[in-house]
Amino acid sequence: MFNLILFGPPGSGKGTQSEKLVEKYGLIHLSTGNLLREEIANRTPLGLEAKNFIDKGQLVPDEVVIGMIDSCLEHHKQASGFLFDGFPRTTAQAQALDKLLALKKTEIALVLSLEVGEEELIKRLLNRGKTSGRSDDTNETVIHQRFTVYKNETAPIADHYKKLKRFQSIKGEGTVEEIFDSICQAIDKRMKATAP
Ligand code: B4P
Repeated sequence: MFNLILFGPPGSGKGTQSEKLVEKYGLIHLSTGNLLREEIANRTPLGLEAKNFIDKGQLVPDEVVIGMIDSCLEHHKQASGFLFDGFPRTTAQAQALDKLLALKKTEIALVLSLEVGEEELIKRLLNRGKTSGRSDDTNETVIHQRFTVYKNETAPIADHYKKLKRFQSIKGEGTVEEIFDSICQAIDKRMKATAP
């Protein structure tokens, strides 16, 4: 199994690159953001709870997202690998993911962190907000709140993967294709190194 985490601040290109990566490598795409937005669109109790947090630029409680990931892993027992997009976002989520993967006798092979400056991030998110209707992308105060949450709660978990020597930074500014090429090079190198 080859399990990859795409890491980076809101708007860094995780979702954009994930779509191309799952097509090329045949991994199962697990985006907690997409899963939560589906729950919201279907007006489920979980979705209604999540919307309150997302609209304010806050993280949805750990137990909710960990439960979602757990059931997705159960649904895809035969997968050749997973691409985690936007998960884990807290230390508790990273620890839970390690445990869930250990139960499956597998682990994270690589964490790729998309590095993008804040000015560019704001531009991208506001731009997406114009067409997507995403409530968390239209208000600049909410966008700044998401960056604060990222710095305080998400960025620190990079250290966990750096210690394991599974962490690599990728320049996340440039064209989508240029960034995709850099990501593919990093994945191919790691796949070769972990091949039986
Ligand atoms: P996510 O859906 O994960 O949202 P995101 O981080 O904003 O998206 P992403 O980074 O994938 O967007 P992309 O850059 O591809 O989360 C939304 C919310 O859900 C969170 O704030 C939180 O409340 C909740 N949530 C999700 N996961 C959670 C978890 N694990 N725990 C708790 N809460 C959780 O795209 C951005 C824009 O940039 C797009 O318009 C794209 O077209 C553009 N773009 C991409 N690459 C570009 C490039 N190279 N050049 C120019 N534009 C580019």
